[in-house]
Amino acid sequence: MKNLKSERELALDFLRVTEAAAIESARTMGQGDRKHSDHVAVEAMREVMDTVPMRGRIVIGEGERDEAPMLYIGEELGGGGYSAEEKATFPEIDIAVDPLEGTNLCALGANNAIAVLAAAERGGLLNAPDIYMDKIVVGPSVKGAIDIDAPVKRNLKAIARSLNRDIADLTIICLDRSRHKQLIDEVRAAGARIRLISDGDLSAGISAAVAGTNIHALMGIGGAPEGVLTAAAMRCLNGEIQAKLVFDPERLGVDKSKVPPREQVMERLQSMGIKDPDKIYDTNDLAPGKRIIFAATGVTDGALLRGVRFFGAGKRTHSVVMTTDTKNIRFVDTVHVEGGPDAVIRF
Ligand code: VTB
Repeated sequence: MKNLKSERELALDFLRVTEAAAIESARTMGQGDRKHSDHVAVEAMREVMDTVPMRGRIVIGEGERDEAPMLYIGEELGGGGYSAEEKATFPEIDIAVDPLEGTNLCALGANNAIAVLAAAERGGLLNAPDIYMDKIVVGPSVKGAIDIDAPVKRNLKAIARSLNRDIADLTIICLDRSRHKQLIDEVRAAGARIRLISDGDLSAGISAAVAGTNIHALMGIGGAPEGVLTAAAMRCLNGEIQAKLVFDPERLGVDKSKVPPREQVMERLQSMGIKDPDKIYDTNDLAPGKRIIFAATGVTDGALLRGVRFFGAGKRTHSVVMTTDTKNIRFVDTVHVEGGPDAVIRF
């Protein structure tokens, strides 16, 4: 991103991208077909993203080139409709996408499905493998007080102290998975409250960094790509994520046959430039970019964002767009008017 002006304009371009993905997937809400919901989000995101004036490259996407037809890792896009001379002047940008975070949530019409992307200058987002990641995510007041390697109770104490409240007044959000049995037991034993969610630890992590959501931390194992997107959001919200890759079947509570053999994972990590598989990643390791843009649009209703609403004269979307540089957190309520000259716009 060459200058501030282009970054500001790009943020609004990216808003159009997540809005489009959210609208298309929201149309499929409750149809019980998560693959279809994801597919339409990917198509819409790809189409609009290609019109953005940038030389974009997907670093976190739908998968490897041979397994994903669109938004695959390494795909170059952007600048559609511009001449080669114009394109050459566009900024080089790395992009991480999750066109539909919470495919199950959308397919069931459950809360907190979102369409998401993060962007940065080249090299500004970690090229994370699509494996599991242990995470702890907190907001600005707790920054610097947590340690992913510390016992759960010690982290809860630190969070409570930083927020000037008792452990009993904390709510920890965590994916409802059998791999979290010990974590959940320890949080309960320490006396904090828990919100167990079926899916979507990215929107959950964002909630933990925004005061007033009554979520004070996200803990537990989810996807590594979601971890990078969470880190990009933390850079804009002044929150913190600490994370570690997880590939040990025992920690994941799955049979050995369900995960690739360790040697294979190590090889893959090496090829992605990850030398130490046990490294503790912090916010800046996951999203080191100098200039980061993060955009998310609600698909179904959620803690921070309302879902897409459809009505006779169009549809309405609710998004958040933020950048590290301008320190603006914009909540954007967009009415996409489709009706003719008599279309009625409601407040
Ligand atoms: C994780 C989490 C995501 O899916 O990837 C999860 O990070 C998949 O976990 O937010 P399981 O393999 O245990 O189902 C989400 O919850 C939604 O994409």
